[in-house]
This record gives sequence, structure tokens and C-alpha cells, in this order.
Amino acid sequence: MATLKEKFAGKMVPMRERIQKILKENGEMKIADCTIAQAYGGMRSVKSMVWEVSALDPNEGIRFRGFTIPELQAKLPKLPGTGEPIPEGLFYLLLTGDVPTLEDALAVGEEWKKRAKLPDYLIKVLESLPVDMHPMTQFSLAILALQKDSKFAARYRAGMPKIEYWDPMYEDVMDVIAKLPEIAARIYMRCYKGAKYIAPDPKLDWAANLAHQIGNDKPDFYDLIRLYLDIHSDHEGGNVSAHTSHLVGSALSDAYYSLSAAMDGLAGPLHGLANQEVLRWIMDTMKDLGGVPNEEQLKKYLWNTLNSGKVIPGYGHAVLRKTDPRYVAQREFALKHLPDYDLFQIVSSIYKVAPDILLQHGKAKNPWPNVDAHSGVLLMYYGVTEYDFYTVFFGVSRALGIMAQLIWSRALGLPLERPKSVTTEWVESQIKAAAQPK
Ligand code: CMX
Repeated sequence: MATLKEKFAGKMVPMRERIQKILKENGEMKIADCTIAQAYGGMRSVKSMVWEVSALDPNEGIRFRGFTIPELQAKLPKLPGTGEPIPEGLFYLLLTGDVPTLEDALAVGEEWKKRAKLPDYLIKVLESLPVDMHPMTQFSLAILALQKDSKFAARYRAGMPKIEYWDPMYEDVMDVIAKLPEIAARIYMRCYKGAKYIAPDPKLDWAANLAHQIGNDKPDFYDLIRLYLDIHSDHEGGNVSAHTSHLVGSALSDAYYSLSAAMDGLAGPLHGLANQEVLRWIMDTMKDLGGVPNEEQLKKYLWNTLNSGKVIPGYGHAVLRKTDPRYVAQREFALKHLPDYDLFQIVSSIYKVAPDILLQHGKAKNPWPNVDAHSGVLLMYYGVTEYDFYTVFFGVSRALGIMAQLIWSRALGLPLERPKSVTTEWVESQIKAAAQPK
């Protein structure tokens, strides 16, 4: 059986040739125009980046290497007796474009286990951080600290031809992904469980080991974490975390710099941090009302949120225009495993009333829920009540997609990213020139 690395190397050369042909024959063809509104408005819909591992359709949602979430749930390998595919197989798919066998996926897992041990200096770094530092800050710092061991940085310093960049990048990516569950679990156990660390279990898969190391060994919770780590892994290249990793990596910063920077973007409340904000919103509402709100009360609270100038967390999206299929996948999990849970009932009630309210409010282009509207209640149900930690789960997962792409970016020799900025004065001069009679 070919290793993942050999498999990837076999895909790389034909892909390079495919892109060279596109550039040679059609490189001057326009695929997008940019308006002034787009330049001021966060570059929405400007097609100016290539991202191989996933693609996002506004109405249909995410496809990972061409597969929807239900297709992945049917096709990707699962461990016997479990309900969700293991993320090892998803990573194989994202990197190679091929659906792995269970054997392929388990081989990736074995690779990660060999690379998972945290160096002593990293443990010291983690132990030195204040326990009330936000878990995402700790997570980003831990990834950054590992940069000391970057194989890419060492090979680059020693002198390495461009054609070889993908190889040490692959090694760094595998090294860092392998360590993420234990880093995340250490942060969790130190911040919330009196530093009662639990050693990884070599018999468990990557996702289950994260669950195990935070002290939660329910088989359904293992499945939830597998599902969670699968569906948050990628969302095309334009979102803040993916784009950040792409941009930073384009300077030939290694995987650690690129991933740590991506995590800083994910920690923003308009992006991944929205998952903790959803739970905070629900808990605050319940606290104010002294219990589970009914739909009328929810409407009032949603309007209060909007009228005080805040966003409704977990709703809206820069690209999506329908309910996020990642929300749907989590709702299906909840319907199966926790249909009567009161917080799930609240999430369902919000789903009933929030879209209409957002439509009446008249600002959000997409009134439907995104991934973050649902993830928190599932974690809460299984006893992960510390919602400031939720974005770390997102970060562990997001690494799979953006790091697979990073290997591709170096394999394809993608250059330094450097779009052109303009000043408002320049914009005004263009408007003036366009108004002049020809
Ligand atoms: N609640 C209130 N107002 C909202 C809103 C929401 N959920 N979603 C969008 N709007 C507002 C925007 O703030 C914007 O207002 P202004 O014109 O005053 O600036 C207006 O509607 C238009 O925004 P948009 O074009 O629909 O959305 P954007 O592409 O600018 O922003 C997003 C997208 C996700 C940042 C936004 O919908 C939002 O803030 N949602 C809540 C936070 C959230 O759930 N983020 C997680 C997204 C998924 C992820 O990345 O993890």
C-alpha cells in the first residue's frame, strides 16, 4: 500500500502540468471584475484565489473534494461499531482527492500517533500561561512555539530548491496535526479541570483521543467529536482562517506560522468564536428569564440583540444563502442522540423565529443559521460546559483543510500573495475620469 506521502507525490506532477497548461493557454482570460463596493466591502465574491481541497456554493453549501457532507458520511471509512467517519480519512481525501479505504485512513492515524508526543519545552510554555488567558490565545501560542522544530524552516535555511518545498511542508503539517488533540486537551484540563491530564490512548483514533484526553469517554461523544472535526475542516479558501493561512504561507512561512496565524483569525467573533457566543447568548437569555424561553420570549430577545447594535451569533454568512449543511448535519445528530434536551429545543426554536426577524430587520443578506449556531449545544449536552473553549475544537478541525491546502500550495509553487491596494483619492480620481466625456 502506498503511504499518504507517496500517494500525494503521485498526484502532484499531473496537477502541476494541468495548471501550467491552463496558465499557458488561458492565463489572460478574466474570471472576475472587482467593483468599488467590493474593494471597500471585504472583497466579497472576488474570484482571485485558487483552493483545491473544498469549494463552497452559496445555496448548496460546502463540498469537500466534490462531496457533500451526507456523501462523505456515506463514503468515508468508519471504525466498526461507530457512527461517523474518522477525520484521518477526511484528511486523506482532502490531500489526495481520492476516497480512502479504512486501511488507508488507519495508516494516516498511525503516522499521527508516531508524531503526537509534545516536546518538553512546549509543555513548559503551556504551563507558564495564565489559566484565564483565552483558550484560543493559548492554542495559537502553542502552535507558534512548535515552530522551533519546523523541518521546512530548517531545510529552507540550509538551501532547498523550490521543487522540494512540498516535502518538508508535508512533514511539518503531519507533525503539527498529530499534536493538536493533546495541545487542546492540555489547555482544557489546565484551565478547567485542575491540570488533571489524561494520557493519550494509543488504541483510539485521533478524534476519540481528543475526547478521551478531556475526560469524556462516552462512545456517542467520540462520534460527535469525529463529526465535529470532519465538518469544520474546510470552507473553501476565502474565509478568514483559510485565507490567513494561505497568505502567511505564501511568504514561505512554515506550517506553524501559517496555522497559528489562521487560529488568530478564527478567534474573531464574526468567524469561529461565534460558536461560544451562541452559547453565551442562550445562557444569558435563560438566566434573565429564569428558565427555557418560549418562542415569544425568544423573539423579544432577538430583537433586543439587534436593537442594541449586536449581531445574532450563528446566523448570517458572507457566502452562504441557505441553511448551512454543517448546521443540518449537527441537527440530525441532535435529533438522533438528544432530541429532548432543553438547549437543543431552544436552538430549534431560534431556527424557527430568527430568520424571519433577520428578514424584517432588513440588513443580513443571509438570515439562515451557520455552523456555529448548533455546535455548542451538542458539546454542552455531553458535559463540555466551558464555552470559551469551543473555538479550540473548531481550530483542531480547521487545521485539516488549511494544512492540506498548504502542502498543495507549496507543491504547485504558488507565489507570494500580494494584491494591489488603492487609496480613496485614487478611487475618486477614477470616478472623475470615467465621468469625463470621451
Ligand atoms: N445579526 C445581525 N446583523 C447581521 C447578521 C446577524 N447574524 N448577519 C449580518 N448582519 C448585518 C451585518 O452586520 C451588516 O450590517 P452593516 O451593514 O451595518 O455592516 C449587514 O447585515 C450585511 O451583512 P452581510 O453582507 O449579510 O454579511 P457579511 O458578509 O458582512 O458578514 C457574517 C457575514 C458571518 C460576519 C455576519 O453574518 C455575522 O456577523 N453573523 C453573526 C456572527 C457569526 O455567526 N459568525 C460565524 C460565521 C461562520 C464562521 O465563520 O464560523
